[in-house]
Amino acid sequence: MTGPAGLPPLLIATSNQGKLREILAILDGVPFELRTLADFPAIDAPEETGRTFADNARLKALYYAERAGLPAVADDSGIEIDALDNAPGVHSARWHGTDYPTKFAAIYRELAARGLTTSPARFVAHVALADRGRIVAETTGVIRGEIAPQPRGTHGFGYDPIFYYPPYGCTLAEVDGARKAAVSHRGQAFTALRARLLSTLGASPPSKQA
Ligand code: ITT
Repeated sequence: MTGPAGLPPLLIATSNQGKLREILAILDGVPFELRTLADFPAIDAPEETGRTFADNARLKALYYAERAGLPAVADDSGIEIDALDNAPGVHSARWHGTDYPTKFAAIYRELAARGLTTSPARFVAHVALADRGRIVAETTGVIRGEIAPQPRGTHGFGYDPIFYYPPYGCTLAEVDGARKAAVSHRGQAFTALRARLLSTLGASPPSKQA
């Protein structure tokens, strides 16, 4: 199967517009016709029942590849805060709701309950590519930082305003997309996937589905 440009299709299977922006920038120029879930409005999001980022990335990639009939790549990611026993982790998207100021307030409250104002933390991303019922590639990335004393910055999305990255001396919401991608969990995972797409997977495209 090839797309309009004669390239094999690849579905970027995320409903998160912040993730999508970052992924499309990193995969720019790969020899695939990149599709998004906007092309498949009838496909509902699956329930993310996995206990790990890897479980959920595989579950989402297999689910979307099957429903769309195309190779699909999924990202499962989140923030793990040391002092909160690695919460919110795989529950990052819906932990204390979906409003980020409310989520940030919950983090500061839970830190304060432990007599803390900050904690080491990390973002983790696990990326899985599924094709015809199989996982054909997986990559991961981790970035270590700490919880900022208060939210700062307007770039990025999600927890970026409270993720202070010491080598930059600011939060990830205070840098542009390229500087974030150069060091981020998603930047690492999708840069590795990009290399796979350009070498083995690109040379022998994974799509031949009916
Ligand atoms: P999809 O499953 O459709 O991809 P989602 O947002 O539900 O979208 P996840 O289940 O993987 O995806 O949850 C990831 C959450 O982790 C995300 O919604 C943010 O709250 C947080 N997160 C992940 N990467 C982040 C980043 O780079 N910056 C800030 N927050 C991030």
